[in-house]
Amino acid sequence: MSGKAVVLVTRKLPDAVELRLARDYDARFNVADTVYSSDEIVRLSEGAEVIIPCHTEKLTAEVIGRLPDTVRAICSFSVGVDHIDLDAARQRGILVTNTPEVLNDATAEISMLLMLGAARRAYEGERQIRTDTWADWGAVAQLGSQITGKRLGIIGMGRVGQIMARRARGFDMEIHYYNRSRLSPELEAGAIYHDSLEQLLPQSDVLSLHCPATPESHHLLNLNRIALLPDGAIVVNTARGAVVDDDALISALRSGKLSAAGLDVFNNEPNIDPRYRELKNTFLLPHIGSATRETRDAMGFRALDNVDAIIAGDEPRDRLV
Ligand code: 8YV
Repeated sequence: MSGKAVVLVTRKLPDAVELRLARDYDARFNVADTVYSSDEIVRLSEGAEVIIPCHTEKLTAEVIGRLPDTVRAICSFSVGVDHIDLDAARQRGILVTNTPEVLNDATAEISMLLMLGAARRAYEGERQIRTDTWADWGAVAQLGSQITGKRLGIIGMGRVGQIMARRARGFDMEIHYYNRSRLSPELEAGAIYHDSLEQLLPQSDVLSLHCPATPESHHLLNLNRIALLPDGAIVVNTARGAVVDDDALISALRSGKLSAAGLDVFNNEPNIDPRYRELKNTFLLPHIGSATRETRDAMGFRALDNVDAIIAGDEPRDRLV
């Protein structure tokens, strides 16, 4: 044995990240990149000090309860930690870290893409080209909504929300936001704060979700709240599927109450509600908010910085528990 700490890496990570892992640790890689079952995670954790999971591994209280005593930390390759039962980890004395900040720009870029794609009916246009059904150009064909000068409502004005606001200002959008606490005037940069969702929603021609999935935000966007949005509003979600009530969103997209939605995250990924696929006014991506080469490397290195600190007996930078 190498004498190096054993680290279980549940998914294939970028090459540079795996090289550093192989150099510094006795790393257990997932070469086939399959999603492990709970039983496999427990079995493969035998003797491991650290687990590096992605959001695809559901570390519930039951799974955490069965982890071997050797496991000291879960250093997630993600900023969101809704896949980890933090209370269960706390109770077992297992540290939990995440990878904040490094995916802000990539995620805000996908939010912009979703907003524009949904507003300009990108799915329908792309489909016409790919299926060779583009019959002719038409002055009143394929009309979408212009987002320039419209009002953008942001729920969750954290790091990603603030970058989304900055990018949207480049389109002359008026920024409105709801957050648990009001930002400083410097960070607000002219954005208009609302102290309740009920105040924010009627002001949001486009609504973009940037809040974490927690018990409090579960199905935050429901039928009653969608009713408060202006008719024809657009919903963008790069946060988590759990923030949205699918029945409510689908029914509003069907009725025309909402003109379109741009979604990168879903309930029950990858087995999403199939009704989304049937809607022409959706622009859908498979959870690729952070999927740039730069960001995935940075996420891996950030996770490894946390592992290094824990193994060295130091306080990891991104400790949540
Ligand atoms: C990640 C994400 O790709 O970091 C997050 O919370 O949602 C994604 O951008 C994914 O979670 C990796 O585990």
